[in-house]
Amino acid sequence: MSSRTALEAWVDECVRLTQPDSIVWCDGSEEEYQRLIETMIQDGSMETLNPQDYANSFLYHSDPSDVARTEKVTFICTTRQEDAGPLNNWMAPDEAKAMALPYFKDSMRGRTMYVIPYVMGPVESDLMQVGVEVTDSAYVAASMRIMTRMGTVALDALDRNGGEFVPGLHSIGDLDPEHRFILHFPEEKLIWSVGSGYGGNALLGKKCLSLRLASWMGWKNGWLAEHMLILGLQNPQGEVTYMAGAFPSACGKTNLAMLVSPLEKEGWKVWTLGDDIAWMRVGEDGRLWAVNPEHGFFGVAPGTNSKTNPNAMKSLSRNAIFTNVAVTPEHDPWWEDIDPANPKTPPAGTINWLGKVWEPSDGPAAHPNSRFTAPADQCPSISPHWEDPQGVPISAFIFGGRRAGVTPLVYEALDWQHGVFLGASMTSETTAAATGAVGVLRRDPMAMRPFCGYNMGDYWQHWLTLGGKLKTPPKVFYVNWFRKDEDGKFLWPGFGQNVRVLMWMAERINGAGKAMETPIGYTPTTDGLMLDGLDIAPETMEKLLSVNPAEWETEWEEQRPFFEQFGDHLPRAIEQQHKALGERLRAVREPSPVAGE
Ligand code: SAT
Ligand code: MN
Repeated sequence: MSSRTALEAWVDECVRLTQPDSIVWCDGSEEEYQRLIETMIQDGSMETLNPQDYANSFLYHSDPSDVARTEKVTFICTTRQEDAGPLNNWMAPDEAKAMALPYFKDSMRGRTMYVIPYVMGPVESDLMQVGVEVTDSAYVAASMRIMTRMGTVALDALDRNGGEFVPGLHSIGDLDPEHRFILHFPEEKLIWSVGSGYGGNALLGKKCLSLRLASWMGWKNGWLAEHMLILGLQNPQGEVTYMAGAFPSACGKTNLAMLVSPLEKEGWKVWTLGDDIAWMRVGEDGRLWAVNPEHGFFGVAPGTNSKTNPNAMKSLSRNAIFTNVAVTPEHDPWWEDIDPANPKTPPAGTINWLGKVWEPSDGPAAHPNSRFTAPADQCPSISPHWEDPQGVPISAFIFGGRRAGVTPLVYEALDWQHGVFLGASMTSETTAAATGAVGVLRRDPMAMRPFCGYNMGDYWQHWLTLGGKLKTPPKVFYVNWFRKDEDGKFLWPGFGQNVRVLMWMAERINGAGKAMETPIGYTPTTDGLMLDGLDIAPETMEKLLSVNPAEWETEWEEQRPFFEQFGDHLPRAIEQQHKALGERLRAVREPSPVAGE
């Protein structure tokens, strides 16, 4: 038996089920990429952008009903429901297959099946995974070439690892949202996705393999797969401190990962290693080492411009695929805020994401979850270490979300267990990255609520256990760039200025940095952040850093039912952390009487 026997047998099975007209084994070459693009230009779903401004770049129009992840129809299919836990949709594996099979049956008749071998992770990394996706979408095949290491390189890796791969069957089916299912079978490492061509639902290497299945693999084998960016902060001495940050989708991970420091002349620079996913394992030295499994960026376009994220603008200036943005008469892509001088009004004659000439009454010209897909090595700040097989050592975790009130700009956990509790109690306003209401507060632990492939209670225990294996666990910080004043205005400038918060973190890691203890953790003192060159009033800093015990008691009350739903799966340490937070809050509300009073 050759190392490809299992792969060939599985592809045959998919062919029998879906009945494609033709089969293309993707090699990952540029010529093949151009053929894929040409196929879409022919069927009208793709158009070529202005080659002077955006070389070798294209605009794809998705079906209007297929523009974001659909969490309602995303399932973890395990034998025991409790392994999926209370935050995942669950189906028994046999039931899920029986339910979805009819949607795959004959679904590729009249279509081409693309067989896409791909690698997640640097090819030489211990954590590397080979996946194979079969799909009837040329858009998926072209996007996978940017987002993963695809084609011959993956077949070679398969030969080296004895033929082991994660199979992923994908068909756009009839695109009817009622016939849409994203099914994960972690016990047999299998993915089935039908009815959607959208990134997170259809590029199976990304959320499906690298987060949902990989988090399960990490649980069983002692490592972590996280919804995290990876960055390196370089100080004036040239030393780089690596940090990994978890934020829910569309909360600024890409912007933070690619931050251009306003203090670069003073020697503070940020290096980018990844903007969405981190795989981490304990090294022989007792430190935590992180790799980015991806090979490209799938970033939110609206809001991205030369001021908010100049490195993203350079990354997407060539060899990019844009999805559901608008297009100007010059054939340049356009989205809200791309031009800071004209943030909401595109040039006359711009065609909106639905293919209509834009009128002011139409609302946004680009879909709020429109995306750019671009190769990671085009990012000017990409770290020279981003493909190192062993990864980079992580000194800090940053948790954060969007929150108009309650949460200060930054605070630091008291210790590792408290840090895990901070991640577990993350709360953020929802965004357009998933279908459903936008701006609603929801609990999104470690930004993994939509991506954890097993019981979230067991996941917290896994974090706690793993921390015990680390010589010095990373310091844990919680940030909120989105705090607003009474008039609804953001208090903190954000974007590049966030480097000042990273600098404080680096000081804290090195045992310095001015901080004060509050019931929720350590916050910087009002003069703790380096604010030179930034016009920000001391009262504003006070508001940004304030911890209001009354608000936090409400928050604390609301955490209780959330944690209770995990029952026996809730780690004791999390329960204890919740209790201790309550006690610290009550102690500041009702100071204990001082002797003699
Ligand atoms: O899932 S996607 O990759 O499409 C985007 C996200 O929600 O993080
Ligand atoms: Mn993401």
